[in-house]
Amino acid sequence: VRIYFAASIRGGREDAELYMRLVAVMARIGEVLTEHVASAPVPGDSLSDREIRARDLSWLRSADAVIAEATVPSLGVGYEIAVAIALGKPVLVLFRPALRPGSRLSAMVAGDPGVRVVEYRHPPEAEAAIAAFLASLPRP
Ligand code: 6IA
Repeated sequence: VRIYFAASIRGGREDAELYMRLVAVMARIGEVLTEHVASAPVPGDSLSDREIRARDLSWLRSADAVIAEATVPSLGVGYEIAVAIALGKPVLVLFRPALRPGSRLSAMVAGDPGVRVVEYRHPPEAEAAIAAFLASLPRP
């Protein structure tokens, strides 16, 4: 399976180590198209914003599944989730309310019937949710 992993970049990098951990789980099951999201620092591969967007959207179109870690709020991640839904991709959104007490996932994402939302406290719960989500995909 080709997995598009979305997580905050300019929205803030405080969860970058968590992203690495989640990508490692995904990479055992499929091909992660967006491993750069998990690397610290993000490779500033001298692409323009226009080029970054075009490259990411072509990866997104080619993906079999989209997984987003949405705890650190990111406009880019929200944008990618919306595009993924419009393309009919299976979408898993992971959210850890404990990062900031009282924080809640955007209603636009949490309220979308095309999204599977998993709220978790500890990384192993997110890892299990990823494995279960990928196992539930229709086989080609
Ligand atoms: O709004 P954000 O930057 O937090 O959006 C993050 C999301 O947009 C991620 O899921 C990525 O797929 C995508 N994205 C945003 N910026 C980049 C990027 N920048 N490279 C690849 N994907 C990106 C290159 C580094 C840049 C800081 C110079």
